[in-house]
Amino acid sequence: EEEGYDLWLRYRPLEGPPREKVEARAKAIVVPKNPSLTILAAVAELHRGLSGLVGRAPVLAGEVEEGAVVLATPASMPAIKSLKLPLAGLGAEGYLVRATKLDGHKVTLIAANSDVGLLYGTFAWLRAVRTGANLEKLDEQSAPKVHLRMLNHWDNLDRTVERGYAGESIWDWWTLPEVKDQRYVDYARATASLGINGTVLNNVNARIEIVTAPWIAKVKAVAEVLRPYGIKVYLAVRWSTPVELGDLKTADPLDPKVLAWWKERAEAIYAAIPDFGGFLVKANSEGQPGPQDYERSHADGANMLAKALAPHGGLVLWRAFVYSAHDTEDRHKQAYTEFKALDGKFAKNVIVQVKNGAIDFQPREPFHPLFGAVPKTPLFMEFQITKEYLGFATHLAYLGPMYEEVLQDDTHQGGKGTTVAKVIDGRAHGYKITGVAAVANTGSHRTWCGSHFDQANWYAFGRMAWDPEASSEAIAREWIEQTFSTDPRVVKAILAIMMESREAVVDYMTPLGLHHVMATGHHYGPGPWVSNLKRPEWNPVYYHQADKNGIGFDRTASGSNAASQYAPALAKRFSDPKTTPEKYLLWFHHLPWDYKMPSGRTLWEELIKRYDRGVDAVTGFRARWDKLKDDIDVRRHREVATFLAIQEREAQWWRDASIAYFASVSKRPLPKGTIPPP
Ligand code: GCW
Repeated sequence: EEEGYDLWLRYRPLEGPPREKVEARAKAIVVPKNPSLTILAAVAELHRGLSGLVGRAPVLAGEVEEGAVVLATPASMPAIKSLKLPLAGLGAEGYLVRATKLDGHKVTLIAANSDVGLLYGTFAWLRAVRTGANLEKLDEQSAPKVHLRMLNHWDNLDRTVERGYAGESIWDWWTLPEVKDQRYVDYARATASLGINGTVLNNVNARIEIVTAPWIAKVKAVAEVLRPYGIKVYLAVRWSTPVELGDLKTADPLDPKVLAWWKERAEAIYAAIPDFGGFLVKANSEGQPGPQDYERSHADGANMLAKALAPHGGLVLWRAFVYSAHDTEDRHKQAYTEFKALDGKFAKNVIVQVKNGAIDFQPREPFHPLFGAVPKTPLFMEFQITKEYLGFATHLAYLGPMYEEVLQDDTHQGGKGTTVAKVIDGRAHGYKITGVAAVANTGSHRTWCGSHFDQANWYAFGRMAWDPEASSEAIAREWIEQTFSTDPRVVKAILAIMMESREAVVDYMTPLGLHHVMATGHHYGPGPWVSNLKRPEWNPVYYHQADKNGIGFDRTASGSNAASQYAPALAKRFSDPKTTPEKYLLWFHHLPWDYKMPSGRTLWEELIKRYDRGVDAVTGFRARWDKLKDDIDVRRHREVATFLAIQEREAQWWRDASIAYFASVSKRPLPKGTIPPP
């Protein structure tokens, strides 16, 4: 076995009573007559899973029988109506899994209103089996709280992946459309097992070819593999495509020729892929072309594409990640300024996709001030699963707590309790379309994600997209049980490491609200000293503002006043260092090095304390992981251990380089004993 390839869908043999219990519950499979490809995918997964778990694939039975797993919709098996199942509340994608009796037989019933609901229910049952649920008492129902749960691949057409740390893109464009690699099927299985139902195949820094006929044929082939798994395909498009392909002289969104051109493209795409999802657009951001090149607004641009897609039911996902080379306004403020003014101006099938954090996917950022501030504009959250700023695939950082922290943050818009999760799932403003997206971390590496633990981040994202109020700890637990072990001692040990890991990274990279202090370009390793990049807002010194007097970015009224973009209650809280949560202190304030922290230490001392704490945490992870040597297969144990050794060394590098640099600016002495001699 190539340990790692199976992700969380490992179906290793069960033994003893657990095995007998599963066997008794998986004697046969009953599915709707004339099964769809989606039902066949569910059957294939049950076969694969049970062959692995109990060594025997159950037969397909024509009738309900004792010990069967029964997949049924009210349409396929009207008899289930008499069970009075709460199916109405489950919508088009929800499912119910229940140990019950049908025709006098003990069965496991997986019920839903649609075939994709049955597929999700099948994955849920297999998850229950592997996490040690009581199969005799099983009664689980679940429905997604948001409509669109999407992966965004930053995969280039030459198979490089922007910010990808897991090898080449999984999409082998060269051999498509003929070769439909098994990896696409396995990707679909993993993705569907989490309930993810959309994927953008290519990088937001998009190329023009993607909408031409040869590429549409390739995309169609991928879409055909993903479709049975309930996953719709979307594409990122480049604003200037009609001009760069040589078809038009302009890409002005108000020029009818431009609309006509995109309409024609949309028709070609939908002819090949009838359920195509739509376009994702990065416009007028980091050098990408966009409607502003023609003095038109983001709304003008998005609405033009929306018009081209509307007849086919397609969506435009317009990114709010914009900051301009000509704007001297604090980068934190620019997206809000731009999009707040456009609230209510977007067409019905436009969604604005907002990054996690007003700056850029940092190890910690306060939530983006647009959440809660634009009630007439449906917003999607864009998380980053790939760890561009958190040590790539080598550093262990479980991102579940980061997603949870942001989703649970209270925007205070329209009163207390309006969390980001409530904005996203539509409860706050009644958004008609809701969704969560994330930049994927997948590639051709054996582990898919570049490391064993980064699989947990893909997993956590998917589970939290399904339920933005889910607990990241509960998710980590079920991931460990499926991926490593169900032994409570092992689960506890791994869980503790995971739950502490992101905070450790924050401590050794960006403590107390520091941000964007990474090395230039690749963003791996420290670079707080960098000050010579051509755009000021790319320089770390712009973000930490350290000098001999103090450190931090003043975002209060005496500075950029970005704090004022939050609801009044929060703006007030963020405007005073005494009421600002410590984790955001230097995000919002420029403070003297001798500023007294609640701990009694000076700011300078506290900073050093945090860096040390981060390093110590990683040292602890190593020691704790080593103790699990006999509990985990040799290969995975060794691979994780090797990465932890790298992480420990690099945490020290981060700390030492950062402290040395800040000491040179602050002229403060290095506290005795904090940095061991080399
Ligand atoms: O985080 C930054 C990355 C870029 C990325 C950009 C974006 C795709 O450094 O690599 O480009 O954000 O999100 O558009």
